[in-house]
Amino acid sequence: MKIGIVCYPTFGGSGVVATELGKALAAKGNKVHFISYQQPFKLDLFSENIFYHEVKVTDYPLFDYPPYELVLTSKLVDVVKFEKLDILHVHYAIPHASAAYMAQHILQSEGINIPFITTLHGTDITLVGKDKSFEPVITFAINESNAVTAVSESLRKDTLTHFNIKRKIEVIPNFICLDDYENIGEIESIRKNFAPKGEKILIHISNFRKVKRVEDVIKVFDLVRKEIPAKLLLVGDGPERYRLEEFCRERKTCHLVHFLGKLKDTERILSASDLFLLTSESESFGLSALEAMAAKVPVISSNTGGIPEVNEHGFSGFLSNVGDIENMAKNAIYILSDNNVLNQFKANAYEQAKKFDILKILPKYEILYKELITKNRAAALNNQ
Ligand code: GMT
Repeated sequence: MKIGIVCYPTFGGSGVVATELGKALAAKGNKVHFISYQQPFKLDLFSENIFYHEVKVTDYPLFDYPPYELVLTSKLVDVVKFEKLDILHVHYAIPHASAAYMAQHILQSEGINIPFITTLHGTDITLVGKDKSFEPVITFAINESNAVTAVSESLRKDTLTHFNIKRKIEVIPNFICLDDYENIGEIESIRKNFAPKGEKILIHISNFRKVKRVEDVIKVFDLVRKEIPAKLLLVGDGPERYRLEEFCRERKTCHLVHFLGKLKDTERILSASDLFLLTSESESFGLSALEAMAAKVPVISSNTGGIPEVNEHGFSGFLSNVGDIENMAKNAIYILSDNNVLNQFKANAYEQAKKFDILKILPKYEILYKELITKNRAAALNNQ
């Protein structure tokens, strides 16, 4: 198949999922064309089946807001025509779904038919999408997509609650490449560096936006470290970072909390950790929790959105109400205070991650692609 994948290139789950999906499809012999405004950070271009097309928005003094969606649409038209793509798969509805719809109709006017799939990732629905200024376009683009998938059952339900959707939304959960967590090299030097006295290592990874409630991560850590010697690693960057650094200074915990910034690959740092904290207000899936579990790290998380579909309470970790830092700390202390318990949870976390092995999830996308391509070809034959 010749597949066009549209995604955000920046750090964030939707771009990671899109890139890993494209890489896996390319490894199976499909030609995969990534279309984005920057090379996705997880994408290397060393495979003969992977191509990258950059969307460049021209600056012009008239444009206070450069028309990205239009340039993306033109790029889609161009790539579909020139590369003879069979299907487009857009990740994150805004503005990718409406751009794909427009491209599809431009191409149709030239006698080229191409189906497109929209994958909903979370904030395109739960935060940004339901904003009145986007809603009519998002509703239309979802309804007009040839197939729509959501990364969790919770996101599927949220979409149906907030939008007037008249079509089926299929749940295809996010996945993990377990192989990436094999042969990651030694981790002892990392442990020695951050926890020289054998302290337990707690870790959080996110884009430090308000929705992640990273302050709660620090509060939970503060309660834990009073009972168990521990260190906290904060990986990522975003709007809340400086406020959080300030928060640690106020609490006089700077020597125990390490801000590591953005890391392209997190497999090693996760594998060196004991417990992952995800305290989000809302989360459609929580890919970072799955990444932690793939690294055999149990998860203490809030019980919100799609997280309970990923983190099994009492097995791969524990769930607490959003903001219930006491309960989160209690659960963390329970796991960390006995190495036998910790090792059991580590093993369970890995078992849980196996349910989301890319080998299990990839065929669901492949089936969907083939179905739509076949339907599209049959329709084209009928119209001849
Ligand atoms: O975590 C974020 O805020 C980034 C956002 C994105 O678009 O990359 O993540 C969303 O998509 C991820 C991949 O499907 C999910 O794992 C995250 O749960 C989801 N974020 C939210 O729902 C807040």
